[in-house]
Amino acid sequence: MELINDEFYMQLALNLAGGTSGQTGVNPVVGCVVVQQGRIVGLGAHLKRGEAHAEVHALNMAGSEARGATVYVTLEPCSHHGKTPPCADRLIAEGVSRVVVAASDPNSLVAGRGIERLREHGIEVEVGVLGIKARAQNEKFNKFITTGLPFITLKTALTLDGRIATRTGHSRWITGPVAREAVHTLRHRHNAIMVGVETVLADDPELTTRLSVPGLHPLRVVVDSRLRILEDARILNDAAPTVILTTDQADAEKAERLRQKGAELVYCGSGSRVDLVAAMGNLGERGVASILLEGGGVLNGAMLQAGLVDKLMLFYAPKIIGGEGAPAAFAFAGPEEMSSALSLSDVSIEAYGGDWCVTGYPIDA
Ligand code: AOF
Ligand code: ZN
Repeated sequence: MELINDEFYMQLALNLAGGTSGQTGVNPVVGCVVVQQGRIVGLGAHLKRGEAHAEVHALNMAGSEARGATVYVTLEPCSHHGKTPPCADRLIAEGVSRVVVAASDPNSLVAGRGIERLREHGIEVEVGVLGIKARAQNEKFNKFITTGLPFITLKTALTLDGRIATRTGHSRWITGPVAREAVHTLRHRHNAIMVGVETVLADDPELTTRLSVPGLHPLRVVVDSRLRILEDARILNDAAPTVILTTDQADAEKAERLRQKGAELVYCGSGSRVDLVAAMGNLGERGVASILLEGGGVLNGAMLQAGLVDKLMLFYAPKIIGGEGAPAAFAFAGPEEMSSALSLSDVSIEAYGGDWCVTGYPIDA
């Protein structure tokens, strides 16, 4: 039987928050549970940027039963006036007795002030219950709010020998249906999806979210320094907005025609290649907090080399295709010696049907 204690209620709050991943935009996912004498009297999650915070939904549900209650919240209650008023003030006004917080808020507008404010008003505050899980759940928000840059998850399907297509360029499909469905969930959970123009030319992908239940479509981003994209590419359809990252090498007339088709062009760098660091800064400024990078190999290699990748999710199919010149998942010069190889930390492996996803975080060299 499960022990009912602080961790039990915090886990419930984390579950509420986790379910909203992908729908809060630049905001964190947050869950909240209000407990009065062993009974849950309020539940809430932050559902959309600009709308009520988790605590507000849960306190509204609790009504007068919030007085003297314990409140479990996965992120430190806010202390600032943003799009909504401070949650700390609302908790004080409701007369709650105790607030249990999983993780403090790295947003410099909050950063401990929410907790401080509660304590100043005599509310008992405990911080850190299931804190590791809570910080992991908001890994995208934590990076974005502290750096202004999007959190980048590199996802690729590949064979055991690291290929993303056969020597003839054939790639449908490397992994099975369960892994491919999981990738659509990943699209829903990121604000944008990014590919290189080679991938658009080779596969003509639509890059939308197609799940067994409706999902949100991410912003579509193509890296295309010389505007080689075809004007009838499916990525230019009106299912979702599309941004093309390009350079001043791009043909002005083609640029205009692509704009007519609804694409937005963003010029990053004057060289022959898109300045990826500048491009990520630009996307961050326009409120893209997370990107799912779907390659191919050249863009994956360039993003890794630029130190822009935060997380890798490698879906391995138990297949070997060999093939002289068959495209690799990571095409870059690479180090001379093994001691300089890019290493991953916090590695985990999960089964998806007959395929395996290896997840890890690059260790800064
Ligand atoms: C909370 N509870 O449920 C959330 C919090 O623009 P606003 O008003 O939505 O504020 C966004 C900021 O508030 C966000 O950057 C983060 O620091 C915090 N989010 N805080 O107490 C919540 N979503
Ligand atoms: Zn708040």
